[in-house]
Amino acid sequence: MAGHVKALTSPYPGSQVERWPVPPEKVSWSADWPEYQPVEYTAPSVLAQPVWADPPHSDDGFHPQYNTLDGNVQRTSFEGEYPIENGKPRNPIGRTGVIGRGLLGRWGPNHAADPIITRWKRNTAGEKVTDAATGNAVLQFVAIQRKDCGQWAIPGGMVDPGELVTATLRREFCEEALNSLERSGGEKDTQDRIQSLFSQQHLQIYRGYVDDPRNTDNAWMETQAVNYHDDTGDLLDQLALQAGDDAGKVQWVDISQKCSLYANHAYFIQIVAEKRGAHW
Ligand code: RP5
Ligand code: MG
Ligand code: MG
Repeated sequence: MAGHVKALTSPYPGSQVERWPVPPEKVSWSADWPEYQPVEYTAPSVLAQPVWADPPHSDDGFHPQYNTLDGNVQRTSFEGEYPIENGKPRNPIGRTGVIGRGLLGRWGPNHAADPIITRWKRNTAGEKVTDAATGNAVLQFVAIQRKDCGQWAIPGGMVDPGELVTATLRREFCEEALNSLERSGGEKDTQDRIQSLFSQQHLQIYRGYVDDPRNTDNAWMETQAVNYHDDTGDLLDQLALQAGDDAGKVQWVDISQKCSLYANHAYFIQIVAEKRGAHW
């Protein structure tokens, strides 16, 4: 990632905190800026120290091992080695106008996974629909509406400590798009379809920093976005989508340049469209 935009927006999500305004030419740490005075903010929900959050740096018993696998917490970054300044990790992309962790639990990288589930758009006769302007077939992906901000997004989520990313991708899709947490067990047929979908060939789409509005100078989102594609539609057409966990709504969305999505998710979707030779 060359720069970030959403990571500079105010107010900071879920708060009234205004970021120190960072013009594009001052994002890079290499730009000299002695006047920079970022605001400090760590959300009360993070300070309450739930299991997914690190303690404050002032905590005597907290000795994080940065840029390495720290116990079962992954503290390496896909963006390479990040510097530690005054004992705290520094955002690899640049300034954000906020120090502390904001809403993020981990100092440094907070690892997520984004499952991009696609199928071809079809008409009632079952034929693929092509875009009139580009002549390319239209892809659809499963999108959720995030409860925290109301924006549409890929149904992604955090990788739990020690969890395989392949497991996170599947778990988050089931929780947010199939409401697996409330529909415990699920029908055998549904489980078989999910098993088939996630065990077939898939495309690695993106690995790295996410331009997430929750990022700070000391804590940021990173993700692995993977595309699982139902080429015939046989697996997913029969599956009832149902929003769950941090998703308020779920639906199939036509993929095109008009997709306005959370963070830089539209960029991930664009890569999928290009790799699949679909309309964008
Ligand atoms: C984004 O936040 C990632 O791309 C992923 O979609 C999501 C993970 O956070 P939660 O959905 O768990 O809030 O940066
Ligand atoms: Mg989730
Ligand atoms: Mg989520």
